[in-house]
Amino acid sequence: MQSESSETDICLSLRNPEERRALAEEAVALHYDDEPALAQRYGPAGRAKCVQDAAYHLAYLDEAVASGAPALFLAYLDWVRSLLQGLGVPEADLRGQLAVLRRLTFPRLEHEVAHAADAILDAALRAFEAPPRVPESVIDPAAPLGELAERDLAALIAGDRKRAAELVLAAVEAGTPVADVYLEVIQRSQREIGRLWQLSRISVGQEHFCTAASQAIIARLYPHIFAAERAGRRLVAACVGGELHELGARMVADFFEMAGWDTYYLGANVPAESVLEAIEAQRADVVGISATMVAHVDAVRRLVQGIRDDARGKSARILVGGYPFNLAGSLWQAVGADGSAPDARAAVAAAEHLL
Ligand code: B12
Repeated sequence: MQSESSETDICLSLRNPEERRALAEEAVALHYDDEPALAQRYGPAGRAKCVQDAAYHLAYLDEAVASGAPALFLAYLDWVRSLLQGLGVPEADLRGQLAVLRRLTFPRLEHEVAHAADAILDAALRAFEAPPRVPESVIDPAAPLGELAERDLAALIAGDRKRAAELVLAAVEAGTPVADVYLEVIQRSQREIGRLWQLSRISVGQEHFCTAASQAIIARLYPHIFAAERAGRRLVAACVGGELHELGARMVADFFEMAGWDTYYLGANVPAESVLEAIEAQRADVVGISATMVAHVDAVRRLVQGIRDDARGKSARILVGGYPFNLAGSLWQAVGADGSAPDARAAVAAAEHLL
């Protein structure tokens, strides 16, 4: 029944991207009214970017509220702060924008959501009392294979993919386990590349080059991963729809392969229907779903539900993983999965535990 209260008419849902967009536009208009210097500083193109940023803030806020995981928003805030610092954007502008969003959203959201969002934005605004955290290097020369990781990264950044490949292949030829090379060298180099991009120390083009080179190196390690004795278990692995980060899911599939599983890896941005078809055709014991962007957690939630609701998915156990699941330890439960794991090695252990 339609409520007579006018309050419900202005009740917006953070879950709805159009409503988030409308809120973002309204927030930027308010912010610019409060601080006329912004219009001069950013110009019309900058204003459009402010709206885009505000819409991103709301998307992360939405997921943090929906999953009961404030860490998803607070980690995002750390990230935005260091990113904007690298780009020379005054921190006060971000802070002001969040304060306006807080003011605007609280009276417009459904009671429980409003309170949860308000508490998160309050913590976010308090975080500005400390300077932005510069993320630490992921490469530790003192760690196992740390020196190799350091040299691999240096070769990649210098644009020398031949050298990077030679370093890694020589280590494997000399007996370094492929699994260790994956986690201690390639995974670390990739994450460090992300950090350097975040701090504006390398360009988008360099990041793309390094990732393409890492993928080529992984491909050259393949003769070493298909050798194990078969375990009679089957994995289907895929990145959720919209997700373009696929190296993590690929590594997960490769670790299962090294553990003797038969794996069927579908790559980035996979439609839900294709995941279901693969589960059925492969008679998967386990399906592994990967997401890196927090904005894709809801798609994971819907995919998990879709697998549960479909006869083809009924007998598969579901593992989820990737950056947001590493940030918020209980997020896998919030999306209805059977388990999660922080990395590819732990993923195999988690699947074996489930079965
Ligand atoms: C390469 C890269 C890209 C490439 C990906 C190409 C490809 N073929 O994969 C491209 C250019 C497409 C890209 C795009 C973007 N990226 Co990007 N990208 C990266 C980067 C540098 C490396 C990713 C990687 O290879 N990691 C290495 C793998 C091995 O690690 P992993 O993914 O964590 O996987 C392990 C675990 O998480 C776990 N796991 C993963 N999946 C699963 C699944 C299961 C079932 C289980 C159990 C476990 C598990 O096991 C894996 C192996 O051990 C990261 C930096 C980083 N920290 O990862 C940024 C990063 C993830 N990207 C980032 C951003 C912002 C973006 C963009 C929004 C940029 C933009 N403005 O367009 C887009 C979004 C694209 C999208 N829609 O998905 C940010 C995210 C920040 C945040 N707070 O959310 C990061 C962290 C960079 C940074 N430091 O700022 N990116």
